[in-house]
Amino acid sequence: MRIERIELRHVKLVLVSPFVTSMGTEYDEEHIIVKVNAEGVTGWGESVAEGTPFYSYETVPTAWHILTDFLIPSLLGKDLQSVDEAIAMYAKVRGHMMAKAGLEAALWDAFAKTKGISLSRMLGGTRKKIDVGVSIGIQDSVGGLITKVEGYLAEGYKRIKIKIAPGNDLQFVEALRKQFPGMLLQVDANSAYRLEDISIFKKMDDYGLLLIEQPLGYEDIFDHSKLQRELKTPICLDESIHSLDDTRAAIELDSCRVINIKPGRVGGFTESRLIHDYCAGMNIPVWCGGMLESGIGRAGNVALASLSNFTLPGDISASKRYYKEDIVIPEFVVNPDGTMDVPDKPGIGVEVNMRALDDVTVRSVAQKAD
Ligand code: OSB
Ligand code: MG
Repeated sequence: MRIERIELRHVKLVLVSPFVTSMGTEYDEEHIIVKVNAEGVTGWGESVAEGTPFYSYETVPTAWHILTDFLIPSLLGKDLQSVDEAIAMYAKVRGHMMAKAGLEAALWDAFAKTKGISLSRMLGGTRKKIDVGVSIGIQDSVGGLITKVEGYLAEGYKRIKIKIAPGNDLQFVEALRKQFPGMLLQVDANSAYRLEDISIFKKMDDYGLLLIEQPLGYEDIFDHSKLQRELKTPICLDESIHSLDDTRAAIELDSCRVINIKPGRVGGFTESRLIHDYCAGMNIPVWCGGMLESGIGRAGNVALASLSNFTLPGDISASKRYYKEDIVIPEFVVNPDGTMDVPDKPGIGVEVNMRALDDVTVRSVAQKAD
């Protein structure tokens, strides 16, 4: 497959409601949409670098730079037989996982379309439907949170995740547990605590949470092992895991007992699958995290979550939970039983809504083979 042209679009999608976390408040989501043209096939991917360097050091401008100056030039004009061959072309670029993952996703889509199979099938997925959950930002009041949760449960969501931060933690967990005793519930701190805050987590340990996501430092593995030792509730790492090697370190040190896999954070579906397979062998459940993706990135996450060891519901919610209008057709919906259908058409299995994509595009650039 000869790589003829690669186009980037900096997009800005306005969220239906602001998303409040320990990192700040997001009103809109900026990402990069990657389009690869190769011998009559078009592959689409999404780089989840954001407008701000608060979740990750990467931002839209850093990913744009790495893509246009290094990753894309390494592929243009090349005749590639596999995604692995493409990755080898830019293997010497260190870090910049989100930049790499956006491009890799577009290549996976293009290769799957060439073969006429779904991305799920090409990745080795075994499920036709996946269980989905929802990630809820910090709310102004306990009452407001309960109302939101009731709404999502009524839509079918199987698992609720709430964001926490110092001062906005135990009271929300306690109230939700009281109101919804059997609900699958987990919390995400986005690195807002330190090991000295262990007493908060010891109290949280009594509420039967599925897991506590990334309580401590965003690069930390060591302190998490000290915290996990003191808790019954599994810790799940998000921010600290960028590779299979990080995963091995975290599992061998018992820093966590669950892994959140986000393809963007680990450089793509290839590394995601290595982490998935390693965790399966270690009896560590994984789930697919989210970065408030558009339908293009969401399609990739849904396909990835169809692999067998994604046994916990992901942060994969309906398009309308994020955006008034998604940029794919059909939009992603949640079934009343809390599942989402895995597309079975070739590649990502959804069409890009070009009019909607144009509406959210802030700038674009295209690079061509000679
Ligand atoms: O920590 O999982 C996170 C969104 C942006 C950045 C980081 C995170 C999140 C979410 C939302 O929790 C997940 C989603 O629904 O896409
Ligand atoms: Mg997280």
